[in-house]
Amino acid sequence: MMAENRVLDDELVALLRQAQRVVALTGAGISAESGVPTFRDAQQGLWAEYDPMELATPEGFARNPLRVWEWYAMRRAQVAKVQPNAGHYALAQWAARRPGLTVVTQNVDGLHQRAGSDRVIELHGNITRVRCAAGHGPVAEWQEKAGEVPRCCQCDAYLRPDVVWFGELLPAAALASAEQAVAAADLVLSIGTSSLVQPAASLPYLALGAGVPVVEINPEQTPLSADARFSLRGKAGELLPALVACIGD
Ligand code: BV8
Repeated sequence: MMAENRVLDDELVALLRQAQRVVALTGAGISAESGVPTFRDAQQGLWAEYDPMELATPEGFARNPLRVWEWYAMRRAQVAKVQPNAGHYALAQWAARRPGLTVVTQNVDGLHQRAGSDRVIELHGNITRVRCAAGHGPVAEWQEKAGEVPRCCQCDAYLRPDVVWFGELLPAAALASAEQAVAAADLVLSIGTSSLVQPAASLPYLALGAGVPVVEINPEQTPLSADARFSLRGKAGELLPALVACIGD
């Protein structure tokens, strides 16, 4: 059913209207309608035989740096070709009406920023940034050569995408900022995430533990659904505009 004719529960509308310090935790699902495949989508084409959970690891990179580098180069090109969707824009509009709104994203595609959101915490980094695998900071430009992984000009180590792989710690500052935002929130939205990847999946429970309501948006049920105050079955690009429409100015 299209969200615009969805009758939103009176309690939900009241909750949304009175919330001043909102945290929107987003996952791959909010970018799905922009054409960015989620981790759970089957990999397409020549990548079909590879498991993202295997490629997005330090072990996968150590085992075959070129394969991992090319997977990210393909995804970087993919992200450059897509646009933010109505879900991203709705969160930017919500923040214009409630300046306290903070986006905490697991996504690495930068689409929230491109939609105009200015308070964005990237828990898992950003695929458009590249850094030296031996610890030198992000590099602004690098030479792409077919069949080769670019190397750091300071130490000759491989360059790698500036993202957090499975088995790697999240950037401490980003995680601390996300936890602080949730601790100060009076409403947490969990949007387009399977609620399986830790420690991001624990953030809504920080809110629930403090009695702060959580509203989930996902076409499917997740481990969070039963604990959320409202679990709305639907697409972010359809539901978020409907929610923003009811909060007023
Ligand atoms: C850490 C960057 C300490 C890279 C990502 C066992 C061994 C080793 C580790 C672990 C273990 N058990 C637990 C762990 C910890 C592990 C983890 O959580 N594993 C899970 C899978 C069990 N976590 C980590 O390793 C983290 N680090 O914990 O460090 C440590 C160290 C060593 C050992 C233990 C602990 C690091 C996690 C970060 C990984 N990097 N991204 C890259 O992108 O290439 S996470 C990656 O997965 C993406 O960022 C993506 O966001 C995420 C997948 O989660 P979702 O975003 O939820 O996306 P998903 O595809 O799953 O779901 C999409 C959802 O959208 C679905 O529910 C779908 O229904 C919905 N949807 C679809 N369409 C729409 C929609 N919703 C709304 N609208 C729509 N239109």
